Amino acid sequence: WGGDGHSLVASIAQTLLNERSLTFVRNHLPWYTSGNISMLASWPDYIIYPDTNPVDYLNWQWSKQLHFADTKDWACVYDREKDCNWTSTSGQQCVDGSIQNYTTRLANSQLDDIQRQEALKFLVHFIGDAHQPLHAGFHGDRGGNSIRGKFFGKETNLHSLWDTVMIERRITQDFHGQPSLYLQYLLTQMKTHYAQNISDWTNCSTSDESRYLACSELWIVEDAKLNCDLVYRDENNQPMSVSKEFTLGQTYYNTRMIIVEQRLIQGGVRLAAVINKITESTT
Ligand code: DCM
Ligand code: DCM
Ligand code: DCM
Ligand code: ZN
Ligand code: ZN
Repeated sequence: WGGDGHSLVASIAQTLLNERSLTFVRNHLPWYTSGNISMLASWPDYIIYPDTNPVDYLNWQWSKQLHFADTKDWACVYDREKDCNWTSTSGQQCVDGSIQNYTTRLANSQLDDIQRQEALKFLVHFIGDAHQPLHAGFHGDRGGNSIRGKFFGKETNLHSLWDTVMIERRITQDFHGQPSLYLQYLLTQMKTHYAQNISDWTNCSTSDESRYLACSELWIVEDAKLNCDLVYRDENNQPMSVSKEFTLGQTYYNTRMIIVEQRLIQGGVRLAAVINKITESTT
């Protein structure tokens, strides 16, 4: 996601943190955030680009690959063993592995405050990214970055469309350009339309990950399915690819924006559940 998406996921989560977690995040963030996890939700993006981090962006390049996973084809499945390790030099260097790593690090009271603060900032961001379907897109098109075309007549690529363009359109057109009003809408959707889904979303029952604090493998499996079913399909249900420019507009926007909103809410609900589980298990 872009700035709005990450901020929305974190703000949704903030409303679901229990007292213990609110104290915990306040103690593990810089003072100027007042314990608001959305304030640094895009920090992992800023550090990897020279225009926003001219001083030491080179020192953070190792974290670049932690924002996403690549699946290899239209199989619509994500396989942690194959799809998380395979570009790596060490360990599971993808968004799935990074969520596992930073949940463990955040829960580890042996680590110092700086390390746990960094773990919290990364975790808030990566749980967001794990819910953007194209952060588990196909290797051959760089998660949709190499698929270009027009959306309402304007040049873009499929990845940016999902990261920012559709969300910005929604906020501009329906919420007076104010992300805070959109946040209120999403919170209402969460408490009404999605109220029955929340316990399912925070459950790892279909995988053996119930022993983990975060079920990131399951979330990325969901991305892979969404990609094949909806994300990579144009308005005529035809697959999109690098070899053909897309032309998308109202039909794609109407049907896919529902998915964007569901994923933002899911990301927020799950982020809060992970932090609440961590603070339950630690002091
Ligand atoms: N970003 C940035 N400078 C760039 C590219 C991206 O500051 N040259 C920030 C703004 C984007 C966010 O990172 O919305 C997400 O980018 P990505 O999709 O590359 O993670
Ligand atoms: N780091 C990580 N996973 C590890 C060890 C380190 O993500 N298993 C990251 C977070 C640390 C940074 O690398 O802040 C540098 O770690 P250190 O200073 O512990 O070498
Ligand atoms: N990205 C992705 N999958 C890839 C490559 C990149 O999801 N295989 C994401 C990371 C950034 C955005 O796409 O959010 C742009 O990446 P870059 O800045 O590397 O062009
Ligand atoms: Zn992205
Ligand atoms: Zn990211």
